[in-house]
Amino acid sequence: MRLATILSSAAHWSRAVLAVGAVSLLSACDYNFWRMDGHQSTIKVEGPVAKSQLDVFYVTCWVTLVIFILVGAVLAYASIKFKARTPEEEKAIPPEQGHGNPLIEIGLIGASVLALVVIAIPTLKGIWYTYDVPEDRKADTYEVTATGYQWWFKFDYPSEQIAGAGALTTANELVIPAGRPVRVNLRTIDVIHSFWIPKLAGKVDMIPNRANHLWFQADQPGYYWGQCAEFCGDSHAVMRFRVIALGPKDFNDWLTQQTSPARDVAPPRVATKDAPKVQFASLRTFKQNETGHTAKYDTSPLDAWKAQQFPEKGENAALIAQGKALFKEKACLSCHEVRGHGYAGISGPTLTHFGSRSTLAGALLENNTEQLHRWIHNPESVKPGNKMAKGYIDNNIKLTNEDEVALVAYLQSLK
Ligand code: HEC
Ligand SMILES: [Cu+2]
Repeated sequence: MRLATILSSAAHWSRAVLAVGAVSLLSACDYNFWRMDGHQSTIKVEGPVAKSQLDVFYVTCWVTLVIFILVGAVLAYASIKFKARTPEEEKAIPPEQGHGNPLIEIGLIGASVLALVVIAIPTLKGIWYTYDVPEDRKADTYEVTATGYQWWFKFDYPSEQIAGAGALTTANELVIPAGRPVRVNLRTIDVIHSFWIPKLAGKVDMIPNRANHLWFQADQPGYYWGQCAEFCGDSHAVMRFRVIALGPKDFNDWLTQQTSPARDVAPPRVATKDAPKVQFASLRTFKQNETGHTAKYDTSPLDAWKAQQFPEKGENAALIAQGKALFKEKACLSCHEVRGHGYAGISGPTLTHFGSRSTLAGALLENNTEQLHRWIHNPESVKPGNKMAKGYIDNNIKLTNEDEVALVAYLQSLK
C-alpha cells in the first residue's frame, strides 16, 4: 500500500520534472531568456528610475523568499515529525486543541510587521523618488508631452517652438537627450492608455481630464522599446513606441532636422512622357499580420535608427513628385500633416519627417519599403480596427499598385 503511494507520487514528480526540463530545454536556445534580458526586460534596466523600481522588486522578493523558506521548513518538519507511522497512531484521538502560545503569536505578528516595514521603507522612498525629478536635477530636465491615441502615440516638444507651427511634434518615436532627466506630461485624446518603457521607467496611466506625468532618464544613448500597458481597444496589444536616447550633438542635430520643414525632392526638370517606373509590382500580395522586423533592430538598433536619418541613394524624383500629388488627391492630407508641403491634417500621426523614423503604425512595423507598402495597401489587415482603415472606407480611398508605389517613395523621401 505504502509502496504503491510512493511509486505513484514518484511518477507524478518525475513527470513534473520532465515538463520543467522540457520547457527549460526549449528556451535554452534563447540566450536572452537566461539573462532575463529582452527588449522589454524590467530586470536589465538602463536608468535610475527603473533601477529604483527594480530595487523595490528585489527587496520584496528576498523578504518573501525568506518567509517562504521558513514557513516551508516548519511545515516540512511538522509533516515528517508528527506523521502517524503505525495503525495505532493512525487511529489515535488527536490531542486537545489549545488556543495557542501567546508568546509565539505576538512574536509572529511582530515578525510580520517587521517584514512589512522592511518592504515599506524602500517602497515609500521609491514612490517619492520616481514621482518627480529630484530638486538638484530640475534645472537639467528636458520636458515633452506624450498623448495617447487609439492606437499610437504623439510626442510634443514644448521647448522647441517652430514659427507659425507651434511646438515640434512627432509620433511613435520619442527622441530624448541621454544622461538628462526627461519629464513626460501624459495626456490622452480618447480612452485610458498607459505609458511604459520597461527598461527606463514603470508605467503611468494616461487618463482623460487628468494631468499625470512621469520622469525617467536613459543613462546611455540607446534604442528602447515602449508599450501601451492599459487595454484600450482592438489594437491595444500593438500600440507601441520607441525611445531613442542620443548624445548632446546627435540630439541637437536631430532637433535641427525635425524643426525644419519636410524635405522637398525637386521633380526632374525635363518632363518625361514615360510613366515613372514601378519598382516592386510583385509586392501586392502580402502575408497577413506577420510582423515586419529585420534583425538589424535586434543587433544594433541605434545604428539602424541613425542610418534611417539619411535620404536613400538613387531616389526616383519623378515618382516622389507623383506621390506628393497623390497625397492630396487621395485625401491623405485630411488626416496627416506634412509641414512645408501644405498638408495639415491632425487626426493621424504627423508625417513631416516620417522617412527618418524606424517604425510605423504605432511601432508595429519596421519602416522599410515592403512594410510601408503593406501598410498603405491595407491598413486593416495589419492593425485591426485602426482609424486609418476606417478613413479609407469613409473617404472611399482606392489605390492602384502604381499609386501605392509612388506614395511609398514620397513618404520615404520625408527625412
Ligand atoms: C481618416 C484619417 C486618415 C486618412 C484618410 C489616412 N490616414 Fe494614414 N493614418 C491615420 C491614423 C489614425 C494612423 C495611425 C494608425 C495606427 O497606428 O493605429 C495613420 C498612420 C499612417 C502612417 C504610419 C505613420 C506612423 O508613423 O506610424 C502612414 C505612413 C500613413 N498613415 C499614410 C497615409 C496615406 C499615404 C494615406 C492616403 C492614402 C493616409 N495615411 C490616409 C489616419 C489616416
Ligand atoms: Cu493604448
